[in-house]
Amino acid sequence: MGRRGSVNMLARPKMMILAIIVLLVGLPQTVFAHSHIESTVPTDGDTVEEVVETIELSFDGGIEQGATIQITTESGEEIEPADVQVNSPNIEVELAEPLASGVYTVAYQIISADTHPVEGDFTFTVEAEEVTEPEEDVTEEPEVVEEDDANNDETTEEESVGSEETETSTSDEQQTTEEGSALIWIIGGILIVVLIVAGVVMARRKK
Ligand SMILES: [Cu+2]
Repeated sequence: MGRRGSVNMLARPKMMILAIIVLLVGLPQTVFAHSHIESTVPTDGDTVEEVVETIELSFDGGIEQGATIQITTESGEEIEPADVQVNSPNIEVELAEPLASGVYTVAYQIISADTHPVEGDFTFTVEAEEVTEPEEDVTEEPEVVEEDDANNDETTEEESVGSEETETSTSDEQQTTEEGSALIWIIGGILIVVLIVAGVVMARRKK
């Protein structure tokens, strides 16, 4: 009778193995999945005629707080966002002022909810309607002529300092692809182990 008991116990592992297989098939899509960019405003490749004061990024999965957003013009000039709000799975980038006409590239680096870094970029064109009618009276910038004041010497000297700021951002390593293949091996390995265990259990039950 002792043997009988142990055979009954083996009926349960079969159910457990089924559950494990179901879990393993389901896990990669839930826990391990990177959050990818789903949509942006403006859209990648779009030409926008409206005023662009905010840029929105939507991801297909959860993202962590702390995103890096880099907006650069065609000439490589960087536009510092006024504010970057991460409301998972969306990011709203606020600009200090509407974008002038030109081509802009938005590069993003986010942390996917599965803790993996995800990065990418998109580009759009702004064709702002510049309602600049040729004005007759050319308003020249008021030249600051301060001859009499001896106190102003200090302020005029610091004019041409730090006009150019070149930031070279070395993009992150290509972790993503390596992780992907490693994950396949891990899942594959687990699946093989599970199948072997399942086979052993089945064989034992048939005795
Ligand atoms: Cu991931």
